[in-house]
Amino acid sequence: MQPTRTLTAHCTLSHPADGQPLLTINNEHAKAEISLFGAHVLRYQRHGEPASLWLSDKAVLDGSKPIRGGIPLCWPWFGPAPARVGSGKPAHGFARTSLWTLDGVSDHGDGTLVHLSLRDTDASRALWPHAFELELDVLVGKELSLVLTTRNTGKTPLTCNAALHTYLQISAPEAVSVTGLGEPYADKLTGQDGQQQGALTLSAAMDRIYRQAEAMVMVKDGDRTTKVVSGNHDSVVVWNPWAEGATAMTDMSDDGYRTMLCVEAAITADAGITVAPDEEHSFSTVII
Ligand code: TA6
Repeated sequence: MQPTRTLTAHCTLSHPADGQPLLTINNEHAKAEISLFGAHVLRYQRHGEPASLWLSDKAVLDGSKPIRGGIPLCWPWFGPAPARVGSGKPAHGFARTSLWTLDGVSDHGDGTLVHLSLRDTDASRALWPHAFELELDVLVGKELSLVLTTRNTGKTPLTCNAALHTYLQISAPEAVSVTGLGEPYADKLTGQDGQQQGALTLSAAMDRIYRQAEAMVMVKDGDRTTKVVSGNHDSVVVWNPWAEGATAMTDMSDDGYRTMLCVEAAITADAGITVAPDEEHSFSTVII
């Protein structure tokens, strides 16, 4: 087993025996864990407060499958691969199941900044024939901030979809209401379009795409309010699998759905975003 390395005053890199390389951050604002497998923020908790992110107690962290909880990065597609990519490809793309490179960590007054990147390989080109550099900047501070940048390093335009698939920790579904989602939504469970009336509450399985959400979505949970502030996305996805969905998943406890709610800044439009050679596209989410 490789030794734990101290990278900065507030960040270490360890190699858990049954897991993947892990960054552990503990600074004056908060503590967090980021796996290099998927550039996946697993945990984030401000000091003196409950955890902001939900991580399944059955999450598989050894790299054999995507991690259930935290903030998976869906890229270069969201959900099943679209027709332009072809069938038989992994759901939500391959960024979340790739080992990323740690480019740098630095401590600042407002938190610890982590920079991670992923480049195309033979394996990625077999799934998706593009040259790219994907970058994730994470700031662990009083807020948790993520910026995902797609850079086209090839000679032809690339088109992709993406999501910062944030699993928020909640106290109980009955305690939660969500505002800022806008009105129209696409219901992925029924295939119908709907109109949000007032705040969203939770009482059944939900998988919706809100395409006119405000930049700030507020999740009120009893006395606590979590703000999810996103930029340069085209939609916000809200997902909870409810009891039946949780039971069907091997990496979620049967009652796991009661303590999580996904609120995801995403690029879900069928057309995706197209990035020209040498150009880049960034979108972001901040958990406050
Ligand atoms: O963001 C919602 C969603 O796309 C759902 O449709 C649901 O399947 C979820 O993501 C989880 O996907 P996963 O591949 O991680 O099981």
